[in-house]
Amino acid sequence: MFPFIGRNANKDHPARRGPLPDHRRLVMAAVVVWLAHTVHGPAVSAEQADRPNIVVILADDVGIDAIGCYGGTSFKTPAIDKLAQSGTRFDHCYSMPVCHPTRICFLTGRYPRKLQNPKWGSFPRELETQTVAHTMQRLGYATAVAGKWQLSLLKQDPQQPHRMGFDKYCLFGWHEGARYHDPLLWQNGALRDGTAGSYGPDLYVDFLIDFFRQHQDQPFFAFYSMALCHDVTDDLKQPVPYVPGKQRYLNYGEMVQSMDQCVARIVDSLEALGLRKKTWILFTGDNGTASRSIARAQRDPQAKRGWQYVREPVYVNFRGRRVQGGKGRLTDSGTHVPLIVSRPGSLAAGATSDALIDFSDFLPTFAALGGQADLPDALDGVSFANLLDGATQGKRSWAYSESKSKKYWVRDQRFKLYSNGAIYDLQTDPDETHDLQTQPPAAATQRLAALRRALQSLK
Ligand SMILES: [Ca+2]
Repeated sequence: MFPFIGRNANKDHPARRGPLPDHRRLVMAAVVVWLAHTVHGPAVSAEQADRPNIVVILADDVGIDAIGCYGGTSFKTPAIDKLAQSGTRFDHCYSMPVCHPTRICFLTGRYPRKLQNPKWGSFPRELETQTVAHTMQRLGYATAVAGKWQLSLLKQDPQQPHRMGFDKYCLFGWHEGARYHDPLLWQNGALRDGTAGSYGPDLYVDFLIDFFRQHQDQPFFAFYSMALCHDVTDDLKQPVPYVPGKQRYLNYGEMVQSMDQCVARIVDSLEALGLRKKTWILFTGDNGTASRSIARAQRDPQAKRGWQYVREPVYVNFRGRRVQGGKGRLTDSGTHVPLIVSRPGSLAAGATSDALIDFSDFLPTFAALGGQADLPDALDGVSFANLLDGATQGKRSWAYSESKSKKYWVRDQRFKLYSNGAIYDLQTDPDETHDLQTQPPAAATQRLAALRRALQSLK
């Protein structure tokens, strides 16, 4: 295992030359412990070592309409489609309509409204030890996060990801610098050197592959919080660098292609390490597809900084319709996100599921996969681990989402009931143009009664 130490031990065995002085023994012991921890992580029991790894890939600003296997035809997503063919495509996973509340919900298993809607770019200090990462740490998992952080300015609080349960991290903070070309990254508590000339998504994936390699003999939980396919930061003193050799940023389609290539690298690396059958891979999105994306910065003497950003609309062809990305809206185009789960040998290949899932469900699901049965009552999430273990019926009868304006909804697979009383039939009216509250369909009476009870329980 440690050839250098092994060779020396044979040649210069203590039994042949007498006991080592105390200080040398202490140094040797420290080196062995350090190497064991560095190469293989902290010691784990045999039971813990058998637990599955979890790699969750959270794309930024990617709704179902951008993904081939969900019926999007504007972009090619071969790696993501292949992942779906190797596992289950969930057809009813719902996020919040924007980044920050989705991440609060994902990390805590609770609805942001119940947490008094934490401010953008922050995370409640009192919940830092109650995150999904802490949950997995307590279960003996090595934990890591790479890519987008969103929860603080890391230059002001570089220890926050560690406090929140991540052993290792490689992240860009919140509106601090570039995330793509020449990225400004923080890694394990310090500013990372040597990123000039690099493309951020390559570095996030490299970091995670190193993490997988270092923890092959210990269960791990990796949160790949993708930069892609969100456009560049727009509120820095100077515009971030363009694509090398071009006078513009990546467009949305190019970012989707890059995202798919990152997913391929993650899957291929787990395959190469022989960990694919021991690893649950999940791919999802934090909100619907962006409605516009920054194309370039343009000189404008009238503008405050002497230049302004030019944004281009994002349209996608989806199930026979041409639709604009709906990020920020509570409609399907803002909240209906992909969820693909794959673990060959443990989950049927090429299946689909109609089970309802929302973003509070990931924490209890991962805890269950890691062997924890009991969870705090305060959680809003419902584990869907049963669906990964052969069950066909989900435990949820409704899913939830909310907007910054404090409006929220509950829904089942077909009908949606808003906090203001509005009712929509998503099957016939996906863009929510016709409110049915004054004449709800008679056939839906039972389902709407259940949704009203759910809404009441959230007040
Ligand atoms: Ca987002």
